[in-house]
Amino acid sequence: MTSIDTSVNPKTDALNAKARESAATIAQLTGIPKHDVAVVLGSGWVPAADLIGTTIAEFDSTDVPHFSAPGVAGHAGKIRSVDADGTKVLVFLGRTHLYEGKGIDAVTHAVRTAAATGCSTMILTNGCGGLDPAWSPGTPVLIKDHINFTGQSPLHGAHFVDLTDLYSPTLRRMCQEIKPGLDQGVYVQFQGPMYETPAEITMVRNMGGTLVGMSTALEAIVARSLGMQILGLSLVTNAAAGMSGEPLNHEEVLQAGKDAATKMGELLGKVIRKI
Ligand code: 8IG
Repeated sequence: MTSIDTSVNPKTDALNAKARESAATIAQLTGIPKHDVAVVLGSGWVPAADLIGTTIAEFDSTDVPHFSAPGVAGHAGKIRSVDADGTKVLVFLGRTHLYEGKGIDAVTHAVRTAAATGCSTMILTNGCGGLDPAWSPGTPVLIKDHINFTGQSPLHGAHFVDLTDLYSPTLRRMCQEIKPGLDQGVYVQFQGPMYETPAEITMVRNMGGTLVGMSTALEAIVARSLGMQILGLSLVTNAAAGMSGEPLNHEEVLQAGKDAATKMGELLGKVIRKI
């Protein structure tokens, strides 16, 4: 199916060794030797965490070696182990973004750690801007593909990874069975932290993008390189720049997330139980 990142490069080996150290601490702190599904909750998704299942353990991500402190309001920086009817779910409440300047390996460490804890499924969520006027703030959209517009690669060395069907068609279908009419989009990752200009949004539209954000694509690439199946879920929290006639602001983004939390949590809980 796909080229799997086992031992390709000393740098990659070192990153995966650190991830195994993180995973060992997580196993200790949770008492769960192996997790099944990992979830990263992005902007707007953190309030949905409680609806995934029963919390077994929760701790600060900084209690785990190699995790850095969170830098953004609305990104809690916690790790939680959740039981969803027997499925062991490792939930990251918050993530490291490229714009924090901690380097690209810090951005993907949670994904490498998730793989090291045994997770074979990676669910990546985010809050983002939407280019389709039908997506009002609070609309969830499946990621069907991405454009990595960061100019950076999260892989090291001559490591050729196939990205066809990166976002699992099977998992997308599952979500659409749970929530008929759930739309799909092409996610374009920018480095940020500034939002786009209206001209950049015109460019995104012309190159086939329909969602804009500052995460997910780099993480999905690493998840694929480690052989995981990937589900990408965006919550459109604002119309992309220049579309609404209003400036963008971070508080609005957080509020749209809070308002949509119950809906999002139910969708996550249901799809995890189906995996
Ligand atoms: I929430 O409009 C959120 N994150 N790049 N553009 C980009 N990131 C975002 C946006 C947006 N909204």
